[in-house]
Amino acid sequence: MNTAVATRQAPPARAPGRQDFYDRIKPMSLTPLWETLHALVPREPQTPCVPAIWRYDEIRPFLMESAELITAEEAVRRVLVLENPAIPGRSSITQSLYAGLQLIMPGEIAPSHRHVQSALRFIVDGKGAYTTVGGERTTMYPGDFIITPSWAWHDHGNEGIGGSSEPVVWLDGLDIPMVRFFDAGFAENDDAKAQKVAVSEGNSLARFGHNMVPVKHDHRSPTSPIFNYPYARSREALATLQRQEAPDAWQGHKLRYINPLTGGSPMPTIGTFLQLLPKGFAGKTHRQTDGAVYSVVEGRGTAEIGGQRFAFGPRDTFVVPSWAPLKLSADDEVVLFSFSDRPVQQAIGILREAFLDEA
Ligand code: 1HN
Repeated sequence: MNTAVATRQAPPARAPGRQDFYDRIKPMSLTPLWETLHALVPREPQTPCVPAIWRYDEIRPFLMESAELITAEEAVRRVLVLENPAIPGRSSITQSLYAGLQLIMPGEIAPSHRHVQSALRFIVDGKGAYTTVGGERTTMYPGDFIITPSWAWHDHGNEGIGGSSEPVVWLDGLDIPMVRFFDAGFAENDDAKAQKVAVSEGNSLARFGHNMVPVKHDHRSPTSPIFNYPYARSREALATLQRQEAPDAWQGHKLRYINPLTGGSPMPTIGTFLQLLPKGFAGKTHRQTDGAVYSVVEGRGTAEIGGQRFAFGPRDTFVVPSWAPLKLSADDEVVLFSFSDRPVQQAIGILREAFLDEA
């Protein structure tokens, strides 16, 4: 480390007279920058967030117990929030992102509302629930990545498939801390409990999800016109890559989801990814300034995050804080979904990542 810089980074010594000065300017809401400069502008990210894992087998009984305490309708959204253990009380899994596990039981309705915050749903357990977004309904299957754009009406229900229905659990990811940071949040409830379905199921995917788009369309939102990216199709892409080429030494076969109209992120505030680690994969260490939330879809493996080892299995959720070194390994063939604030960091030109060379 450059010692001159390190010295400059340390706060100045407490010289006599200075504290008295600080005390006298405090009533005028003034503070000396030279006491905090080093912390305001750190040499590298100093996140308060810590790595953590939520093991589904441990959490599922509590989710089911919550269904005996409150209905989805009374709760509005029956969710157990995944809070970063180092910043409790803020409903944040990283400084910029919210995550939670939402449960909807057969026959329940989570009533229609809308808010400025954008949401993603990643289906973790069960099938046959639906969400209606802006009048279009989509049925949920495990591994589907579903979007609720900013200010879009949305309600959820669980009517099952083919006469049978089961509890459905998904991982919610929202940009709540970002919107709170900007103090730009609005929300309202719908008059109706559930929206009228105005568009046939699969319409958005047919129009925008096959490497073609309608010659005439008026989609001007910054959010993708596709709102369900089905797992079956994303999984097939990874299976083909796995058969045809060697994995990246750091990330395996990793693809990012796109807005087909722009090639950019499907959501303006949240980037989403799906990656396959071949059986026996032992990844190299990498780090990135976008802290990320991972949901394990398939397989068992280990995430070494900032030197801590976390064994993971299907349906577990773990968080990798900003700039924490990450090393992924796979006992079986592993598939991981993840999301982060990457598109925001890219938009303002501050994203950094490092792929370290050691084994
Ligand atoms: C919300 O609207 C949903 O629509 C989920 O499913 C989680 C967390 C905070 C605020 C609104 C949903 C939420 C939320």
